[in-house]
Amino acid sequence: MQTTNDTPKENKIVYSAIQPTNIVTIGNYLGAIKNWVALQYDYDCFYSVADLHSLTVYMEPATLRKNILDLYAMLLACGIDTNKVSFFKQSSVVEHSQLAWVLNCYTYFGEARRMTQFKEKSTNAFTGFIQQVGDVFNIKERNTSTVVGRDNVNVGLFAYPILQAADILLYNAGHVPIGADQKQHLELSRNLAERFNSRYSPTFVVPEVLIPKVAAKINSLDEPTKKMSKSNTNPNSMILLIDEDDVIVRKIKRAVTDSDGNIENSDKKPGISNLLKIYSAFMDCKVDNAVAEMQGKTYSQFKSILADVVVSKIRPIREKFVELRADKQYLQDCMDSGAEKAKLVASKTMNKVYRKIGIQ
Ligand code: AQP
Repeated sequence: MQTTNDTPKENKIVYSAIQPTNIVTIGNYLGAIKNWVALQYDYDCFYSVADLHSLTVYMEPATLRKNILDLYAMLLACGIDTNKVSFFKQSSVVEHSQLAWVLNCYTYFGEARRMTQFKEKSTNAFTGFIQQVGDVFNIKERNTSTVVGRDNVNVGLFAYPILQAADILLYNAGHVPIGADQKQHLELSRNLAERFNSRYSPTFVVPEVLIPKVAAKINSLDEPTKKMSKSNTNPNSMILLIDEDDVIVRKIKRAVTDSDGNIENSDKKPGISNLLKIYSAFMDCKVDNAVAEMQGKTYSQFKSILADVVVSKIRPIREKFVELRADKQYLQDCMDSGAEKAKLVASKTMNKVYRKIGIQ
C-alpha cells in the first residue's frame, strides 16, 4: 500500500459508494456490498449513497428520493452497521462537490476522455436509443423512470470519475473495494492524488484497489458477456435483492447457457461460467470446486441447485429490507448522523486543500 509522508504507514481507511439508480443486483452485492460488510470489522469505513453520481442520468425527482431511501435501507439489510461505519448520503457532505471542482482543474482532458465507462455509457445512451426508437424520438423511458437519450450525454457523465476521485481522496482512504469495472477510475484517483501531492506537498493518500477474487464481475443473465447492471432495461438480465423467491427461480431457469451440456468454466461458455461464478461467490468457494461439485449434473439440475442457494441468501436480506424501509424517520436519522461523522474528516481535508492551493 502506498502512503504519503503525512499519513500513517498502516492505513486502515476504506471508502466506497453506490449509485441510487435502481434496487441493487446480485452483481452489486457480490462485487461490492458483501465485501463492504466484511471490511467494516477491521477498517475505518466511509460508505455513501452516491446520489450526485446518479444525476448523470435523468431521473424523476420522486424516483430519486425513493431510490436513495431504498438503497440506504438495502445496505443496512445487507449488514452495514452504522455503529461501525460512517454511512451517509453523498450530497449531504458538500465537500464532495467542492473537492471535485478543484480536481477538475487538475485533470487533463485527454485522460478523462480515455475512461472506457464514459465511452460505453455514452454509446449505450446513443445507439441503444437509435436502435430502439429510430431517429424520430430522442428519449427512452425506462422502468426506473430514468431517461437516457442522445441529448443527455452530459458533461457530468464525462466528469464523474473526477467526482469519484474526490469522494475517495477526501477521507484519506487507502483502500477502495470495487468491482473490476471501476479499476480504471481508481487509477485516475491515484494519478490525481500523486499529481496534487507532487505539485504542492503530500496531501492525499494514494488509494489501492480491493477487488474481490471471485465476483469481480458478475455478468448479465441474458447476455453473459456483458456486466449485470441495475439500470438494464431487461428485468430478466439481473437478479435484484428484492426479487421474490419464485422470480429468482424463474430468472435463473431462463438464464442463457449453451447447448453442449458440460459444466465447465471457460471463456467459450460465458453463460455457464457466469452461473458458476455466482454459485461460488454465494457459497464462498473457488470456481474450480464448484465445477467439480457439479460434474455429472445437467444444466437444469445445476440451475435448480443454484436457484436454491440464491433464494436462501437473498430471502433474509429482502425480509430485513421490507422491515427497515417501513421506518423512514429511522433511515433519515441514520443518514444524518453518518453525514455528520463524514463531515468531520471531509471538512479537514478540504481546508487543507484550499490552504495549499492558495484560496484560503
Ligand atoms: N455486475 C457486477 N459485478 C460485480 N460488481 C459490480 N458492481 C456493479 N455491477 C457489478 C459494483 O457495484 C458497485 C456499485 O456500483 P454503482 O451502482 O456505483 O455503479 P455501477 O458500477 O455502474 O453499477 P451498475 O449496477 O452497473 O449501475 P448502473 O446500471 O446504474 O450503471 C461498484 O463497486 C461496482 O464495481
